[in-house]
Amino acid sequence: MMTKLIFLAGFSLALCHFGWASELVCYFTNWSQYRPGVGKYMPENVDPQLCTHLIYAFSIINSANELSTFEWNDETLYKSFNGLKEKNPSLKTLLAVGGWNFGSEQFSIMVSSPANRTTFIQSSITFLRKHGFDGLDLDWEYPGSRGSPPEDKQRFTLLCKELLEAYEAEGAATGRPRLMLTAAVAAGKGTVDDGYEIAEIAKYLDFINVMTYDFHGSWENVTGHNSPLYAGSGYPGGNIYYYTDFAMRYWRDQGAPVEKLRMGFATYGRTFRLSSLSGPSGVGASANGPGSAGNYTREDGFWSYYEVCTFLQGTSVEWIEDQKVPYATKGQEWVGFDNKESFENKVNYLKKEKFGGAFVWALDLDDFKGQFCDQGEYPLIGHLSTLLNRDFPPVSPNPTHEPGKTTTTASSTGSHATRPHVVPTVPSEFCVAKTNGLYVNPYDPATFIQCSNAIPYKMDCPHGTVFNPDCLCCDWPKN
Ligand SMILES: *[C@@H]1O[C@H](CO)[C@@H](O)[C@H](O)[C@H]1NC(C)=O
Ligand SMILES: *[C@@H]1O[C@H](CO)[C@@H](O)[C@H](O)[C@H]1NC(C)=O
Ligand SMILES: *[C@@H]1O[C@H](CO)[C@@H](O)[C@H](O)[C@H]1NC(C)=O
Ligand SMILES: CC(=O)N[C@H]1CO[C@H](CO)[C@@H](O)[C@@H]1O
Repeated sequence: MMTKLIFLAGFSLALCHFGWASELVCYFTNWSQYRPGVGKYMPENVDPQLCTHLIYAFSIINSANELSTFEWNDETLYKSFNGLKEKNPSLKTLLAVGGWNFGSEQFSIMVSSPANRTTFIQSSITFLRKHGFDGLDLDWEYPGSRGSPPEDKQRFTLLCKELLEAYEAEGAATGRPRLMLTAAVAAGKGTVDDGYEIAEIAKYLDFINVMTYDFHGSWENVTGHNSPLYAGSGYPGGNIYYYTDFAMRYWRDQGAPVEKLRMGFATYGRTFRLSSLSGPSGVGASANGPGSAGNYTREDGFWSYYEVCTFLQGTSVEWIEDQKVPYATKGQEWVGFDNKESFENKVNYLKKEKFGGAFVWALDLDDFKGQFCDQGEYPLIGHLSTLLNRDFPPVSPNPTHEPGKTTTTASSTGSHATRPHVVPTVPSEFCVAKTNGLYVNPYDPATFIQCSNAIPYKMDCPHGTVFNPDCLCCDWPKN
């Protein structure tokens, strides 16, 4: 008995130091279906094993304040999208509402009165359940800016609170797993300050996707990277807070728990047209507009990763040392993008800071069929998934004690049993409606799950042992 107590004490202590669960959340976009030729992307193109969560972007709020489809064929796409769960039962799907083009106006109207919020909230339950989604992702860009009045900052908090309360009530009443509630949020300091009561909304959201990209683009008059990890020099007039590390720390330091924060990864680049062929061509070089539209994404100033791969033929990849991201230039065109190397730097950062996971914008912008980059299918997202799930380094020796007396090996010295381990197969809502404590992992008896404030942490038992629910400890299988 004594040994078991030592084990649990050591375990709780270690949890504070190592406790994080990694997830990979991937966005699907309703407009990638319209791309020409091999750029066309449908739910059938999604690899159901690649991500732990998929988010369908976007649905809208209609003039009656109800959650609603946007595309003529959304309902058909929802069906194939949610059908992916038959191939991966631990996969979760969410529906995003809003987006950049949708803007703020209808959100502002919807949050403006308790009755309008209730209409939206109740319609969202009906809609999500009808189509088989596991939750809602709020993509209001942004409360308190882009035409949204200052009071929307508090009203957004109210919306999150009331949504969660309604989802909890519905879950309890129907006995179904509660609908998840998440949000995609701004990364730029000014927009964050105007839009979010961070510590408050973090209480109601299951996770928060910090959109750590679109920091720089052809709307500026000097070149800058779409999604730098760190601060750089060479941004005359640029915003000094526009980089990933700042945004993630800012959300954390204002009270969002690290395990709820998801760091954004972009599978696209942003382009510029250099002002002169012979002038400077690094970061901060004078620019006067976007590069040409890609043949598939057909948007000025924006290239998918697979379009970047085509551009890279006949030029070389340059590395922005202080920001840990690449760019390339050819003729007068300049692109700042992400590749495997920058993803690796970013995942190392994410793990070091113990953020709970990553999200990627978007599935359809990676070289999903492996036809352009010569790096196989989904080179970036596949690499990201591998990096996130790469195990903690090998640890302590096998239990040295006799069978039945094993648990002392899991001491507070950081043996294997005390190390949480990155596992996509434990659903993130495993701990919803469970009290804090230890639970059998139904997916793997050689591990167990610690629920701490509704967040699951998967832990390994020492080699050769399994979790025994009678003693809530790791034990030899024959006991
Ligand atoms: C509520 O929604 C209705 C319908 O969209 C809208 O006309 C009204 O202005 C909204 N706000 C309030 C406070 O009723
Ligand atoms: C770029 O724009 C900033 C303001 O946004 C301005 O101060 C600066 O002079 C401009 N630089 C060039 C090269 O046009
Ligand atoms: C885009 O299409 C045009 C016309 O088909 C072709 O000439 C050009 O090389 C293509 N560009 C890229 C980057 O593939
Ligand atoms: C192609 C297209 O029109 N896609 C739409 C997907 O949904 C959003 C809703 O935010 C629309 O704004 C897009 O235009």
